Amino acid sequence: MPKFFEYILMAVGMVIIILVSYWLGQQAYTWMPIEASTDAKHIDDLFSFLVTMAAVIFFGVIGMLVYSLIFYRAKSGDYTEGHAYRHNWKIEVVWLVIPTALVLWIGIYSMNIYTRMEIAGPDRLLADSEPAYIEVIDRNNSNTPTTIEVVAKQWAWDFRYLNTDISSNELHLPVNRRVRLLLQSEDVLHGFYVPEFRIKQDIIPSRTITFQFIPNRVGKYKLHDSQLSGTYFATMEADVYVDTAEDYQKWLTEIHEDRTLTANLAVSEHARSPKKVFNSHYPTVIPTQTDTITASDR
Ligand SMILES: [Cu+2]
Repeated sequence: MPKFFEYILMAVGMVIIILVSYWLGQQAYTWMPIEASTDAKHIDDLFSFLVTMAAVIFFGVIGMLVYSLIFYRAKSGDYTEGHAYRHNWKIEVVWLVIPTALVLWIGIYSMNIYTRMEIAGPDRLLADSEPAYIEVIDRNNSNTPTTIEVVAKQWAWDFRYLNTDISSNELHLPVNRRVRLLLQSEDVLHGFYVPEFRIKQDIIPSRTITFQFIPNRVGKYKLHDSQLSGTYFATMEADVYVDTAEDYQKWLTEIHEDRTLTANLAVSEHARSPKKVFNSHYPTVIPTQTDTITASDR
């Protein structure tokens, strides 16, 4: 095959690969749950970017493989050794520079997003470990954020609204308002994870981890525990409501009167635990019914 034709074929192949990869990257948005916080867009952009990059590499490698199989196939009966190709500094420079640039690009892009999200990374945890408290400065919104203490324990969530006497098993958030969470654990590692907010933050015992976000879509979501935290870890869920300003105020006033005890999944699960075939000798913490709802009892 003439060299010229080979180059044309390669160029066309590369254009096709880039177009297909770009299309796949756009599809990646539909693979995610709906976006319910202002940060969600950034995370999905990063995910789409990574899918596009991975697709370019995947189809590029497969493309080269298929190309070689078709055009550089040994003739039948040809058992001679291949060409001894020992050193090519041009290729070596290319495969050092491109991956390095790519990894740096992904790293810097991710760092920017995490900085924007004000997620406290391990460095800041260590730096601020005395006192065990991380304060995040509110830059984007002059309004004071709604501050909620999130207390995780085996196996329930407790939400305490600061500067009020409200405490609940449900998390209610006002839409389009900055929310500041103070994450605490009473016993072991837990994880605060709401997929629709694209937020996942570990909760470490004897520390208060602060982070902020802005929920921007009214609806009901589920808070999951993202860290295996013991026997009934899977039951450790809570309802998260993003309310309009009026609904949020209404809930705040209603909760003052409501005194019902929310059913704790871990408690009911423990109550009907199956008869053991053998003794595992791994004792479990017995979940207790969480005390709620108004702090007038406290
Ligand atoms: Cu947990």
